Amino acid sequence: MKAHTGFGTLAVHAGVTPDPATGAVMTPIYQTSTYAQQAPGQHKGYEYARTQNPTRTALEASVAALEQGAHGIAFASGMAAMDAVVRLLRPGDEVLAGNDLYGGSYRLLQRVYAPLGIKSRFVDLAGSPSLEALVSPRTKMIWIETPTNPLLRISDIAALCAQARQLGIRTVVDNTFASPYLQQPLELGADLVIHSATKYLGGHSDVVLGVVVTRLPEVAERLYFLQNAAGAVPGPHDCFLVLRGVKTLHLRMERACDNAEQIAQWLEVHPRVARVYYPGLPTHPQHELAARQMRRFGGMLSFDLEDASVAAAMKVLRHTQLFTLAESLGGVESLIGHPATMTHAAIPREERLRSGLSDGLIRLSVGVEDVADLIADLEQALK
Ligand code: P1T
Repeated sequence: MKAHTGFGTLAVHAGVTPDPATGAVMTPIYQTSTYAQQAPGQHKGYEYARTQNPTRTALEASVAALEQGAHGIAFASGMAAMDAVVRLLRPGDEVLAGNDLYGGSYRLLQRVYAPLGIKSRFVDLAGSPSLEALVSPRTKMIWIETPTNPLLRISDIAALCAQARQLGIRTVVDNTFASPYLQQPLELGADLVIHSATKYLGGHSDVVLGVVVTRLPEVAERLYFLQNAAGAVPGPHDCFLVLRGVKTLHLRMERACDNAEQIAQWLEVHPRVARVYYPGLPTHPQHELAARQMRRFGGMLSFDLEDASVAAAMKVLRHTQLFTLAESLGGVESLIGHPATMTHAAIPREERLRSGLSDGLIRLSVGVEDVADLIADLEQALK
């Protein structure tokens, strides 16, 4: 497809062509573990389904195109994708990561890789901090989540990646919250992008999957090796579901952004709300940066109540009817969550508080319902 092809066209068409055998418009679910060979080693590019699967190949090509990358490598979950990326390092290497990130990402770095000799330092990467004072000679990877989960802080991807390049350090951007529709980190200088495709790419809360995208052939080769050697691959049905979800990413994202913008403005002036975290609000500390770096501001937002107690938050969480109390995000239906006891419980409390994540913080994943209904639901739950 031409380099200037629009996002919506790529979302519908990239990576997929009608099935050559039957003309099926949608990529078939190749539910097979192995492929017939004409003679030993003589085959059609597919030998064994851990190594290659056509449904997976289509998904990998689709997400790579959406991220303006050259190579997509799919995994069984977002965490499996992150695990493969951290395995690019060796014992003694260090990761510099943001101090506000998904609790599972923190857990993988601290509880799985630190004991194996790959240590991480967690610092505030909001805005465009100078990296020189934050890195050590051992730092080999910078892990950037932007917008962050759950405080919606924004890192200046271009500024951080330019500095990291000067220092000879690889950059990884977890683009799960924004999706490639809102932001394309490789275009801004990142070396790798990772997605929990479980979220906006899948878009319907019916699948768990992860994808890594890069332009670097040597990195892609190692990741394909790890995908096959360690074997955390997604099944073909899951690849199909994400492939289907991707086709409406731009439409869902526009509606989620419309709804989240209105809900953020409504919450900001609500008497029971102390603070709203949403990059689309002019009061957000990195609002200008977000406006420069992102197409729109996304469907995720968090807020603190005036009554900062956990009990007050719990009352709201128990009383929404449209917003379902659940982990995860990025689906068509709106969800409400309590990071301190749910998605970020793996982070010790002192560390959570140090990074600004309060015990009472409430997180919303705003879906594509009618915004008046969503606001009415929040209104009655806040009463
Ligand atoms: O759940 P999984 O597909 O393995 O992806 C992990 C992951 C990675 N990166 C970010 C930014 C994420 O938010 C997640 C998963 N997050 C949730 C389940 C959540 O509710 O925040």
